[in-house]
Amino acid sequence: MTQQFEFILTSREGRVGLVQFNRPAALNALNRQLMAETISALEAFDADSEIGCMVLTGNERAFAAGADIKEMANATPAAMLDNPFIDYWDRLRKISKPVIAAVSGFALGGGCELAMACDMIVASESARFGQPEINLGVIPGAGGTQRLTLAVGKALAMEMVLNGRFLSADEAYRFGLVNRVFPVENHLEETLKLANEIAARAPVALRMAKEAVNAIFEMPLAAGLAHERRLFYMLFSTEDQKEGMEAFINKRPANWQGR
Ligand code: DAK
Repeated sequence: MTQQFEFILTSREGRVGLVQFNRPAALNALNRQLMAETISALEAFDADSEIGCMVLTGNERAFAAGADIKEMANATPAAMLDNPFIDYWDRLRKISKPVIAAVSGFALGGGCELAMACDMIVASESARFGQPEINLGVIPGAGGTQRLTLAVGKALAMEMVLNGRFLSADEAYRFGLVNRVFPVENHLEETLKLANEIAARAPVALRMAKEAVNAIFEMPLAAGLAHERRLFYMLFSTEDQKEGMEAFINKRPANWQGR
């Protein structure tokens, strides 16, 4: 990737594309440019056959403390409608390879919503999740009321959205919001290890697997089941399905081709 960015850093760690927010003085507040850069970096990794999985992270103090309050403080409804900000979330939903949020420190408002829009969340022990928009006289607007409720249930989601309650990493783990919790020191390393394990799997099946799980959030159960079945049948047209099953039968590791 040759693109130069102002508010993010990108790198490759094996088959994993790493995108790191780099606006530490503002606790990685998500301004328009940071969001545009993030999505364009993720889209570039998504299109890169050498990359199988992506990790989105911040720094030890903050994943992201929300949308940039200073940028939107004087907005009108019409200006918000014209603002491409929310389009970035829609583009994130279209990323076909798995994206893992590696969250240390604050993941608040849009930061929490961004982590929840990823496929998995790996937290460090310092992670704090919250939807404190109520303190600003607004509500979550990038999926927080929906994804948080699906993840942790109505009781806790209401408390977080109505009263600004934060969740610690341990609570987030217990309530099913995050996959794993690691000490701050090795949090990113462990997340990259997990991401590389995922990235080593059969590439086409990986994308279909993500699409199938996400179907539960997009459609009624009957449609989701039918969608899953079509994706399952479709995978029998790939060389990797033949290779995977033959490798199992011959007791050898599979050699995935991504086709
Ligand atoms: N925006 C802008 N700057 C921020 C910020 C934010 N969200 N969060 C922190 N900062 C800045 C602070 O202003 C401060 O800058 P300076 O004063 O040094 O210039 C610097 O980061 C350090 O922050 P603090 O001095 O406040 O640090 P503390 O450790 O004392 O406090 C904190 C940390 C995270 C508790 C605190 O900074 C805080 O409460 N931050 C705001 C958290 C928040 O309310 N987040 C939700 C924002 S609203 C949309 C959909 C969704 C959204 C928007 C649009 N559409 C449909 C279009 C999302 C909205 C939101 O996320």
